[in-house]
Parts: sequence; C-alpha cells; structure tokens
Amino acid sequence: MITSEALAAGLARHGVDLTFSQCFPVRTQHVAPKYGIRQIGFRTENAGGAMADGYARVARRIAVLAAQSGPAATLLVPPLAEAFKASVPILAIIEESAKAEADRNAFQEFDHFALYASCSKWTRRVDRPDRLDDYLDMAIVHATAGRPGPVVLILPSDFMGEEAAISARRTTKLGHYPLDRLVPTPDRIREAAAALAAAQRPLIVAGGGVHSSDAAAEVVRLSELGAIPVATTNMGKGAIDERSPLSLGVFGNCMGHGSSAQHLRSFAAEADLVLLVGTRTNANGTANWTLFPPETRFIQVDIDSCEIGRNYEALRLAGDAKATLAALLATLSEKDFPNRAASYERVAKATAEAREQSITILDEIGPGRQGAVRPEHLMRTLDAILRPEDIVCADASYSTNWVSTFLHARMTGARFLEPRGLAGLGWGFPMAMGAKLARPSANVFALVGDGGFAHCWSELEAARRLNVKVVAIVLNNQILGYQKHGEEWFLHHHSDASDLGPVDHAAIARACDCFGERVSSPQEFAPALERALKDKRPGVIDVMTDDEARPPLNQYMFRPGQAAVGDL
Ligand SMILES: Cc1ncc(C[n+]2csc(CCOP(=O)(O)OP(=O)(O)O)c2C)c(N)n1
Ligand SMILES: [Mg+2]
Repeated sequence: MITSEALAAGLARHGVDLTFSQCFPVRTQHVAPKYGIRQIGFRTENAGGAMADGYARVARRIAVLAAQSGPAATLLVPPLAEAFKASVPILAIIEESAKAEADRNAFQEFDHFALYASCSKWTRRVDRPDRLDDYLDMAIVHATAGRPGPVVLILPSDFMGEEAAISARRTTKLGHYPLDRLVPTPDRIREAAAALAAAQRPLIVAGGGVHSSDAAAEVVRLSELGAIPVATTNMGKGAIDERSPLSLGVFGNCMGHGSSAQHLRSFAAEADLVLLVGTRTNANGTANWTLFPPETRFIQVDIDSCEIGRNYEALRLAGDAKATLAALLATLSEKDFPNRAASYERVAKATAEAREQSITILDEIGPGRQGAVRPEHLMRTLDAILRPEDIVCADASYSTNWVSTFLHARMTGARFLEPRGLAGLGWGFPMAMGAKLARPSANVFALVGDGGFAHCWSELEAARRLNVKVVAIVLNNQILGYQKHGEEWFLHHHSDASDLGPVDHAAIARACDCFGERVSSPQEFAPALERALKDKRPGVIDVMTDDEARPPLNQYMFRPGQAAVGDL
C-alpha cells in the first residue's frame, strides 16, 4: 500500500468520514470512498475552511481540510486563524511539491511553515513512510488535546507515492474532542465549592468552551442547584435554555436598547463572585472589560491554564469544563446554598421583566415597511419556527449581533455559530454547510449581510451539487452596515466603499439551481421562509432591509465622541 492510501486508512481509523477538499491529496481522494470517506468539494479554500470549522464545532470531531501547496495553501490562513482563536480542531493537509525538488523554486513551492506560524498549533512535514501513522496521530492529538485548535501536516507529492509501512501498533480512535477530560486537584475543587456556597450574589458566565466540552448540562445543574443566574458570551450562547428563569441571555458587546440583557447588567455589576467557564474574557464577552467592578472575585475554569487570570485574577480551576463542573457538583448540595429560594425569586422576577421590556421595544420598532424590512422582525419570525435542535450560523458584522440578541436557545446545549475568533466576513454560509453535514436532522440557517455573503456566494453551487440543504437569509441593506454606521457615529463621515450596488441574491441562487426569493415587505418573509424550508434544495431569501437598522450594540448607547474609534 502506498502512503496516499495509508493516509485514507489512518483517517478512517480515527472515525473521519468526510474531508473538505478540492481533489487533494490527489491519490488519497481517489481511494477515500473505499474507506467510507466522502469528499466535500468546496469552490474556494477559504470557504472550505469555514465549512470544516462549522463541522468541527457541531460534531465535536476533528475536521479534515486539504489543499494544494502555494496559492491554495495560502487561502487556508483565514479559516485556520479563526479556528486558532476560536479553539476549533482542524487537521489541514497540504500536498506540496516533491521533496526531491525542495528549495529549487519548484512550481508553487512556498514556505508553508512560515505561512502557518501564526495560525497553527503544530505544523510538521512528513517524509518517512514508516512514520506516517505516528505523525497522523500526533497531529490529531495536538488538535484535540488541551485547548483545541488547527494543526497542519505537509506531505510532499513524491512521498505520497512511496510504499508505506502501516503501523500495527496504532489502533486508537482520536478524532473527537475533548480528548482528555482533565480535572483540578480536589483541594482546589473544595476551595471553589466553598467560595460558591458562601457567595451572596454569584454569577456564572458560560463561554464557547462550554460547548467544546459538552458541559452545558453541568452548567445548568450548577445554576439550578444554587439558583445562580447564567449569562453567556456570544460563543457560549445556548449553554442554557434562554427561556429559563435563570438565563440572563448574552452579555457583552450587545446589551443596548432593545436587548433584554440591557436590564440585567446589574447581575454582573453586583455579583460578588463570578464563575467564568470556558471564556477568553475577550473584549466582546466583557463589554470591553467594563462589566465587572474591580472588587469582583472570580473563579475561572479553563482547559488552557494560561487563559486563567488573563484579565481577572481568579481562583484557578485548570481542567475540562464538564469534568470540573461535575467535580464541583459532587461536592455541593442544595443545602449549601442558604439563600437559594430568595435568589431564585429575585433572578426569575428580573429576567421575566427584562424579557417583557425587550418585547415592548421590539413592538415599538415594528416590522418595517416596503423596501425597508426591520431585521428585528426577521429575527422574531425565525425565532418562532426554530426547533430546539436547529442551528443558526451568523456571519460577522451585524448578523452576529441580531442572532445573539434576538434569537433564543430552546434547549440546554442549543447551537448558534458565530465566527467570533476573528470575526471575519464571509463565514456564515459555509459554516452553515459544515454544521448541516455534522447534524443532518437539523434545519440549518445562515444569517448573512450582503457584504459578507459576497465573500462566499460561490458555495451555493457546492451546496446544491453536494445536496447540503441550508437556508441563507441575506440582510440586503445595500451597505457595509457596521462599517458605515460606525464611521458615521464616531467620525460623522463615511467613505464611498461602504455603499454597495444593487445585487439580486435570489437570482444568484436560482442561477445555481437553488431556491431563491426576494422579500421586499415584512409580510412576505414568513411565507418565503416556509417555502424555502419545504424546497429540497438549498435556498436564499434576499430581504431588502432597512439601512438605518442597527442592533443594540453598546457603542450606540454612548453619545458619538464618547466611545473610542478603536471600538469599531
Ligand atoms: C474579512 C473581513 N473584512 C472586513 C471586515 C470589516 N467589517 C466588519 S463589518 C463590515 C461590514 C459588513 O457589511 P455586511 O456584510 O453587508 O453586513 P451589515 O453590517 O450591512 O449587516 C466590515 C467591512 C471584517 N470583519 N472581515
Ligand atoms: Mg450590508
């Protein structure tokens, strides 16, 4: 057996049943179907990387992404950078020029080590056929162990034709994560449990690490045990059913006018102890580090011990979120929380009132008018048909904020995917394709701006060809909204580039033999959504939205000039 086939056999051993690839590594793809591995042939490597990302987030399995050397390899940088920052395990395989031609300016030869230095946890070139299995296992372990992330294996084209020696020693399946569920020492757990029980106004903040660890059930059990309110970050959205009386919604950069979180901010300001679970405490998740007063104490659970204490000094619980919370739960019981009933009542009353206030504001905003549909109306309509297991993927820009603020998780562990690693435009649609491949039973939606969708609308052809049924809702405001509004807000001026020309996205969809409809007035949206879902093909609903609509970002709560331009 040659190394190309040994690679397919090795991937199959790890449970890999699809790869995101446009033909590469060539001879591996030729034999992959024999090993039960389907090739997801994207149109661009950028988008293929975003598909891999969405797949890995939902499946909690490693995603395998492959590309040719040089120009194709360079297009993997943006998705790997997103995965690096968002802690998503992706194995990127680069088939590069022959080792016999190394450093001779071979066709498309490039320094891939330097290329991936900033966005890969681990990069190796393999050139000994007897070590292929060793390197494959090492690569997968580096991607899935500890804080998950992308890794790169570089395989020279002549190496791919060499005779391989398959290692009989290697039989383990490593393609899922978390790979190891590490826990802090018992004394740390006892110390944290005692602090939680003694706190007068504790708060849990659940980040994306809760989903990576499959720890949502444990978050909810702890919350219910102590009547502790739960706020999530954007990436942690869905850690708790957002209809629960103990759910505060998404805290961070979008707690302005219209959000229910706006009225619940005091739970952060007044908390005497905050349990941070799987969150980077980044700018978006902490409203630029303004949520908590200096005297707040923290306990921080994170698989990456270097994250603990980055922005807030904390009692350190370095470990897997699920296993660590389970250890805390094993130490605590209801009677450890003397104020439980009173706390529950206080939180439930506040969350019920905040939700009512948000609805009142949404009613005031209304559905919009002909040619200027309000995104809030679209969110309410979509929210009404979402089933608990359905998935919504948001593009960067306002789409992320509309999803975080106005859609509601309907189960513990519900998924809303947002490219919050780097917040790059274009990810929403291909990420949704990856999510659908990971969870075929779900209805999967992509909410995208017209600017962002243009980065990846070529993947409509791939979605149709590969029969990946997702529905894209395009917020067609004909502007780079966040950019233009931000410039106007802070600088009272905008540059020409943020006014876009008219584009008929429904026609683009139909040109790819997908479902495509234009919606111009609010009442057209619900029936169009119904038709899009009924149609067996992937679909696009191109909605002409109000170019004045802004999500409730914190920055719009300040008067212009008060916030820094850096907040853009
Ligand atoms: C790849 C990339 N390029 C540029 C940006 C900067 N940026 C952030 S939001 C935005 C405007 C996006 O417009 P659109 O997708 O139409 O969404 P809208 O805000 O109008 O809803 C831009 C250009 C980015 N985040 N990512
Ligand atoms: Mg736009």
